[in-house]
Amino acid sequence: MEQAVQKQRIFSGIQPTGNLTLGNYIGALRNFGILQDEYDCLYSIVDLHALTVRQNPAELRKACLRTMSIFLASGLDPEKNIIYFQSQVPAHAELSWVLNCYTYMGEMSRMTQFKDKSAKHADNINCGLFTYPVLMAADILLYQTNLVPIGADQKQHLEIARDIAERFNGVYGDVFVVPDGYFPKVGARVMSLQEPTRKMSKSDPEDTYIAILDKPDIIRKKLRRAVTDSENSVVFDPENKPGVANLMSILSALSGMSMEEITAQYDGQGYGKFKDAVADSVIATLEPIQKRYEEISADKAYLQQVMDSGSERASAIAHKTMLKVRKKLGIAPWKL
Ligand code: ATP
Ligand code: LTN
Repeated sequence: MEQAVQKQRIFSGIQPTGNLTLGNYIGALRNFGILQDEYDCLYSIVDLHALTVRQNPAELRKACLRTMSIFLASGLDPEKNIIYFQSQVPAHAELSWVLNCYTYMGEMSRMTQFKDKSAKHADNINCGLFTYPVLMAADILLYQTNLVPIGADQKQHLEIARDIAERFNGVYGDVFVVPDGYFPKVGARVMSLQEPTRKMSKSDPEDTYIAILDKPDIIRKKLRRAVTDSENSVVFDPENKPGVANLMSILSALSGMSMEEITAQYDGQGYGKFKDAVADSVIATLEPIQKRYEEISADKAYLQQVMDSGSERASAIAHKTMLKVRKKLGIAPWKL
C-alpha cells in the first residue's frame, strides 16, 4: 500500500521594518516562492522582532501590511503557504521565554547582529535585542521546521537555534526537529551600493539599497551611482573589487548568467553599460511584483482574510508543540 509522504516543513520570517530590499528578495523571499510546491511552508512577518528597535506604531502597522502585500505580490500563494503575523500567535513569545532559560548569556553576547545593532542603537540596548536570537529559535522550533530559507547574515542565528534545540532534546528527549539552513547559491549576501563591504540593509540610508518597490528610474539612478572602482574591468573579485562583484552577483542571481558569461559580455566596455544591464534585469524582476503589489495592497478584505486564516492555521500547529513542551517541563495543563 502506498503511504502518504509527509512533506518537510519550512519556516522563515522577515521583519516589518522599513522598505524590503533587493537583498531581502534575492537572499530570502525569492526562495520562498520556489519552495512552496514541495514543502509545507510557513512565512511570518516577525513584528515582535521589530520591537527590539523603537517603532512608530502607525508606521509599524503600515510596514506590516506592506510586507504582507509584498509576500503575496512576489508569488506566495496563501492557500499553499501559511502567511501570518508573529504577534498573532502568542506561542512564539511563550516558547521564547522557555528557551531563554536554556540559553547562555555568553552565547548571546557573541552574536554579530547584536553587536552591530547595539552599536547602531547605542541609546537603546534593550534585553529584547540581546535575546532576539532566542525568539528566532522559538519561531523555528515551534513548527518542527526542517528547513529555513535565509540570507547568509542569519547563519549564526540558525546555528544558535540548532544548539538550543539539541540542548533541549538532550535533556527531554526528541522534542524539537533540529533545522537546517537553505541559502541561495548566488546572492546570499547582497551588499550595500555605497559601502560594498557591508550588507545591503533596509534600515540604512535610501541610496545604499534598492527597495523592492523602487520605480524603474530610481533603480537606474541608484545603480548608476553604485560605488565601483577605477579599473573598468568586469571581473569577479570580491576582495579587491567588492562593488563590481556585488553588481555581478545581483545580475547573476537574477539572470542566471555565470560570472564568466558576465565578464565575456561586459568586460572592457566601461561600467556604464554594465550597470545599465544590471538595472535592466532588476527592473524586469521587480516591475511585475510592483504591479501585483498595487492590486493586492488596495484589497483590504483580502489581506484581512489572509491574515486571519494564517494565524489560525499557524496557531493550531504551534499549540501541539507547546502541549508537548509543557508536558516535558512539568508545567500545566495537568490531567488531575
Ligand atoms: P534590518 O536592516 O532592519 O535589520 P534586514 O534588511 O536585515 O533588516 P531582515 O528582516 O532582518 O532584513 O531579513 C529578512 C531576510 O532577508 C533574512 O532571511 C535575511 O537573511 C535576508 N537578507 C537581509 N539582507 C540581506 C542581504 N543584504 N542579502 C541577502 N539576504 C538578505
Ligand atoms: N532574524 C531574522 C528574521 C527572522 C527569521 C526568523 C528568519 C526572525 N525569525 C525565523 C528565519 C526564521 C532577520 O533578522 N533577518
